[in-house]
Amino acid sequence: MSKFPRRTFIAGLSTIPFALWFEKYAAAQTRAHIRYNVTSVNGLKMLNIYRGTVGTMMSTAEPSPIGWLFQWYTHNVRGDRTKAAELARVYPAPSAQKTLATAMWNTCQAHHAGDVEDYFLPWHRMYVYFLERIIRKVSGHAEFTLPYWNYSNPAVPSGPRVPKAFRAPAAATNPLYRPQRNAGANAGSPIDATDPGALDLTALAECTYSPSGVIRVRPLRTGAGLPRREDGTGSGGRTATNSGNRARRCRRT
Ligand SMILES: [Cu+2]
Repeated sequence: MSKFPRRTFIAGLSTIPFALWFEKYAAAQTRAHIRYNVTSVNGLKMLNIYRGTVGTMMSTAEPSPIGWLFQWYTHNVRGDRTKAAELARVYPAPSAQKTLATAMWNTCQAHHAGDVEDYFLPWHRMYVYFLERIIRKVSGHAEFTLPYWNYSNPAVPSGPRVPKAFRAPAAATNPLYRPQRNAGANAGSPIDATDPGALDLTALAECTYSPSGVIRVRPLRTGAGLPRREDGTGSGGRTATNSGNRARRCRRT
């Protein structure tokens, strides 16, 4: 993976009022936490907390910064609507929350045209880190940690499949189920079924990225010295392609 100037990333952070927002809305970080495999006893406990809290957040009023819509839109406003239109719809009158949403929404530093792909992992790690803290606060479970899932190992049952709690029951009563998700993934098929091995961790060595899903992975450096982690505590989620419409050259600094 390419390196990027740390100073540049920090400068980017300063444009996002995360500190203001999270210190107000997220639980304080006052203890050490352990993240658990979603298939373990502790991981399942965490998943239950997560499921319940997602349900709570989804039923929270849309203007609330600890509601699901605000969390979702912090990354990216839904594709068939514009940020301006959604701000006008959710916040018809000026308010502190509208000001916050105006500053927060659509601020992923890697996912928009013209953004910097090098920020993919750090931005999303930050996003998930604070989501975890918000879930602690909303749920009242100070011990909560997001369970992880090793999507990269096809040899284990949890392998490249969406964990069952996100697929079943396939009903609106399940806060973790989304009918819009890829049908194969929702059926429990490997999410790299059309390209086995595409989720191999060598994808983390890629320097180009496409938001449109896995197309084909072409590691730039075979065996790129990525750490091997038995427990799959990778950052998760990055899929690299060599044919995405936003694919760009690595910048090596
Ligand atoms: Cu993003």
